[in-house]
Amino acid sequence: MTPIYPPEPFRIKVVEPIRLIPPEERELKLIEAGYNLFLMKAEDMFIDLLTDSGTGAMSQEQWAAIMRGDESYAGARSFVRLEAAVQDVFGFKHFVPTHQGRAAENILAACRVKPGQWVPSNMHFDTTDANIRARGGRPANLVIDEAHDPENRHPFKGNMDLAKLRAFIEKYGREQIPFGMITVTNNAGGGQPVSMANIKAVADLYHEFDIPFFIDAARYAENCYFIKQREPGYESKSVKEIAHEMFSLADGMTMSAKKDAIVNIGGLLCVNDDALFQDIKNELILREGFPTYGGLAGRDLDAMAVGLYEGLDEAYLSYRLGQTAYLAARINEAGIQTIQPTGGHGVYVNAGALFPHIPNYEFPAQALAVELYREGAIRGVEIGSVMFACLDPETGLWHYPKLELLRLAIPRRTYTQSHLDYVADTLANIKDRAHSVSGYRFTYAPELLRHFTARFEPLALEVASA
Ligand code: P70
Repeated sequence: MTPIYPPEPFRIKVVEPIRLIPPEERELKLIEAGYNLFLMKAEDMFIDLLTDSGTGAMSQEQWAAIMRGDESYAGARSFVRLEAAVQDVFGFKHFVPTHQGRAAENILAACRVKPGQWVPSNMHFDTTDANIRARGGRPANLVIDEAHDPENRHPFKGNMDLAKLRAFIEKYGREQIPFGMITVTNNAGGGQPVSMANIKAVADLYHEFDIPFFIDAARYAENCYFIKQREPGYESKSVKEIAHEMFSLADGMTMSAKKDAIVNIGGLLCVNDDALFQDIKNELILREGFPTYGGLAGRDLDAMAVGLYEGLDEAYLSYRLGQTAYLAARINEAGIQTIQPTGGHGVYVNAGALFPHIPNYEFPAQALAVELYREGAIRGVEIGSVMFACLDPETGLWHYPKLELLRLAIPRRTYTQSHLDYVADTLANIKDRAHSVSGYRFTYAPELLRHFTARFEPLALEVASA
């Protein structure tokens, strides 16, 4: 039976109109954009599930805080308010604001990663991966094997494989590992949480070898709520207490505040180490701005200070995770597979299973992304071979990811149950004609991060199924 999600713990005071353009117009827009949804206009979307990053709705308290923004260059009141919130929620000794998550990652990598060094994690998100590589470093993903099986219902599928991590550290040694990480929740693996027991064991392992431990905290509040729901011993702790315990295990964190701090722009970099903090401030001044604003306006800092608390609110978190579970259940009822169990911020549809007649090199998840727009003017994001297939320079062979997924990320406090019903019904209509959907081929593809700018054309169905 479909779970009923808790009613929205807010009512709507400001509305942003959305418009469903007719099917013939959608067809033209697809052709103009070369069938790449990144190249399409937001005004042509009815429901936009491209990302949950910076796309949520701010509260009346956040908009009020924006009016109190202090735009002083140094030591602004806004900074002082954010500092108090960051200290209260995360408890690290030092912090700087950054313009978004990848800026925090860039500064940390610039300060600590040297060419040839390794940075292990459960799974790095792609900007973290790229920022480590940009400094000549090598990211390593050591998540448990269960993460790669879409049917496996492990409650903490974001966990690090501790045996793999120990073997990895023993192989490369402390000198080759400037710091270690873990991403909560694991976005690249389906928004799956990491258990407190696993975070503790990871922290102990890094510290046994004297390796500093950083948390990618983009969706930490959702992770903490999963711990409260699923991990014995945490049922009666508050999400804030769980967060305190989690961050007390780490030496620092990077965060895209566009997720669980419910702001449209912003990020954080926190550390305990005094010498590292000095390096961070110098790098920040060079690239982002003075340490009391970090590339943001004062009003952005105030919105973040308020959003940090709203992201921890348990009525909100129960509604939020209930909403994701509801959408997944409605999609599953239509006989369409999604990654199980459902993660925090989105539903990951198994496009490979929906279109078994489209081989991975003809991009089944891209085909589903196009079809979802064609059928209902809904935008998701392909997480499959368009994004991740890569050419092995040594063998000259293409490596394809294990799964062809379409992610439907749910912006925070933005869409209602009937919007989600519309998404599930649209997918069900596509399933009814799944056999008639064809694959795609590139007409243009850059070498790196090709999903953002590639262009495609549909293949004739006879070719696709030949
Ligand atoms: C997303 C966005 C960003 C992100 C993240 C984690 C775990 C760091 C960052 C970087 C990015 C995205 C993907 C597809 C379409 C649009 C946007 N994730 N760590 O949606 O943070 O973006 O602030 O620099 O998930 O998952 P930032």
